[in-house]
Amino acid sequence: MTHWIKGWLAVIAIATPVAAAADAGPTLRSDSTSEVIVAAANVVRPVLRPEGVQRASERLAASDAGFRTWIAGFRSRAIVAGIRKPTLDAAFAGVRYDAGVIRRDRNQSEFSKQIWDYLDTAVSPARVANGRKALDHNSAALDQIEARFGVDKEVVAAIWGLESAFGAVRGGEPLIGSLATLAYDGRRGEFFEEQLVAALKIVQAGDVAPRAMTGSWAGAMGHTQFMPTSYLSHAVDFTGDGRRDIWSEDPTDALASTAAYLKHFGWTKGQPWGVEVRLPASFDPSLARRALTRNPAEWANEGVRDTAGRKVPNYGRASILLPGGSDGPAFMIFDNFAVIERYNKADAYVIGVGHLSDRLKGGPAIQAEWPRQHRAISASQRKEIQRRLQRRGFGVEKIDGIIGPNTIDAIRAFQKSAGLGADGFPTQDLLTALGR
Ligand SMILES: [Ca+2]
Repeated sequence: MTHWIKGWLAVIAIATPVAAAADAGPTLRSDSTSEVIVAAANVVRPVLRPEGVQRASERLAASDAGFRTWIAGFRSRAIVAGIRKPTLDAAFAGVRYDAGVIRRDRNQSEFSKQIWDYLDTAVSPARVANGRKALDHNSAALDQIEARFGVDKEVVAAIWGLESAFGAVRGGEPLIGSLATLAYDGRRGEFFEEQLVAALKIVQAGDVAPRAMTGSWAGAMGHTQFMPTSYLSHAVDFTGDGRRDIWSEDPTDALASTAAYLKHFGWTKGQPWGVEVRLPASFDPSLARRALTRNPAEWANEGVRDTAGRKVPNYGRASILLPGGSDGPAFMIFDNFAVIERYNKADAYVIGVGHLSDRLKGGPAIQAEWPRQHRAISASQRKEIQRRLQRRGFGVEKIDGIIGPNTIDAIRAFQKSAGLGADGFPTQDLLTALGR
């Protein structure tokens, strides 16, 4: 689970911190919305750059001293939050500052991955095949989970596939040390301190021993990568042994917890996340925005059809989404799309989960071609687009390189004024069209 601001190129969560903050939704990289997502499917953790051993060890020593002092202060705050001293003693035994965690936290890519590149990995033929095997091997548990929570088992399995490659890559970092390091580091200190306190509550409740409590470097735990606060709010003991065990080889509790999480946020059984559609040539791309919802019948009146040319059944109100701009596939998306967003806000992630689940149900690949000719644009190019929009009087609030709703609206306004299709999609061509 990760939190990304909605944006076109939101793609890459190398080391996606699944952070579903209790009720606020998954919030991991909450303030780092410029990061791209790409839960590079099999890459839960990025590879570290090699670095001089000497330098690293010097820095580690300096940081470790500060870290010790920080822990002493943190212990008082944790006790106020209800953590008992023996829990703290056990949890912090042998915990050290972890410079590798901070390196990973700082390791941001300048380039966003395009959604099609992300999906090539996220829903690769191997991923689909492994998913079918995983569904097969866990069919009894998944059927019971579906019956209990009313969440399609293929959707639960798809999240499992994207978060940990069906349990193969769950993250082996000792959680208390990673979270304490990130909380001490302070870039998102408040968020990680909250996660650390939640992790200690989990240990205190006896669900897992401190040493066995492992996760990604950024605190996402188990088969479906729950952040500690999400775990406290949503994890369930489905096996009935009294422990909510999302760390063990047996994925049952983790999968049930994911279903419980989606149910909590309003999953509608039987409703698709989205349906690939064909738009008529006359379709105005400015209608493709989340805020504009219509019934499928109303969309049908606009000429919107599924890929077989049929009207889309009435699953509820829907928006049209053009995740690769006007030149790429179009989807009619329903409320369940927003439920999957509770795991990770990026369109690429949600479509990855949704499409993988469709494939696990036996559905076809996405039919329309992606506009693969569009090269990824860098963070500095995204800022340059914002600067040029601003200069031309198309209100961009902040030059931050984040293509969020505000920037997308400004792009659409510019496109309209220039007689271009207003799809709001940032490309190299757009940058050129904006002039200097
Ligand atoms: Ca259990």
